[in-house]
Amino acid sequence: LRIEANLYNAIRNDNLSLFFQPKIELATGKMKGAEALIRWHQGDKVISPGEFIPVAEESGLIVTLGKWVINKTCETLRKWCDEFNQVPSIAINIAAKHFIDPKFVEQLKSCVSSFHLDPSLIEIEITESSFIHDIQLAIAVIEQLRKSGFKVSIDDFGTGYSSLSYLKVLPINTLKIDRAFVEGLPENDAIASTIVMLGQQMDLEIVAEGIDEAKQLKWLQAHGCALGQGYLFSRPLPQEEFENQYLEPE
Ligand code: G
Ligand code: G
Ligand code: MN
Ligand code: NA
Repeated sequence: LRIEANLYNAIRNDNLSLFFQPKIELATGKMKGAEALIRWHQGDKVISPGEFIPVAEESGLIVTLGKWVINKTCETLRKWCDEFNQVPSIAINIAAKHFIDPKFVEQLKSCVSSFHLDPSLIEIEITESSFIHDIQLAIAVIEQLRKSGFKVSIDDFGTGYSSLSYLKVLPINTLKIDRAFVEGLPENDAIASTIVMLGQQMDLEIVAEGIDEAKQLKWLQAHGCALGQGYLFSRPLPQEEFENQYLEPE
């Protein structure tokens, strides 16, 4: 309850920020997008979402937090479009409870249009937990998002409720290989190679998460995984550092 009340105040007082981790084209090393990851600032301390997202998910606060993330992302993209060339898309993490909220898609669309943005600049990351309760509803939400021009990816793929049976009916763009399956490369490659092959056969973009060693990168390049994120390339960076390192002023 204490964390909840404090988090509520943090949202009101804007003591939150988005960090950005580049998504890298593995063949060239070029930045092809960014994932927005929330941080909570308490004085000099920065608190990781691992500590407060689960609390927010149990209360309704995750929806309020998600709306903050959407608004901040749109504000950031507006700034980038005004100041930089070749603006990358931003992937945002949306919790299951927010994803199936009846107002989610309309709120997202209205935010994007109020900032005069192209919806294809936003990618919605959901986890398999979004499918557990009502798969038909989840499919309908994904269809609405795609029809409106947004991209959709499944995050932490392979760790959740097994989705192989309905993967072919989900109109998604991307699967993100959970970092648990990247960690063991090249020795333990059974899951990673299955997901890469799945991606090729279903024509889905595959993004490997948590690449932090050269030998993992080498395996992924050799097996046709096109994109990745991880400490080997960059940690999640504060907005200004991301802009300095990865964006080119107009
Ligand atoms: O950035 P970090 O590795 O500490 O993130 C930890 C977890 O928190 C990850 O699973 C990530 O998906 C999640 N997370 C980060 N930012 C957000 C956010 O803005 N919203 C939601 N729902 N989850 C987030
Ligand atoms: O669940 P999600 O994919 O959104 O989580 C992303 C989280 O993973 C972020 O909090 C980020 O800080 C963390 N992360 C990103 N790259 C690496 C990495 O190379 N190694 C490890 N251990 N964590 C990473
Ligand atoms: Mn993610
Ligand atoms: Na993940």
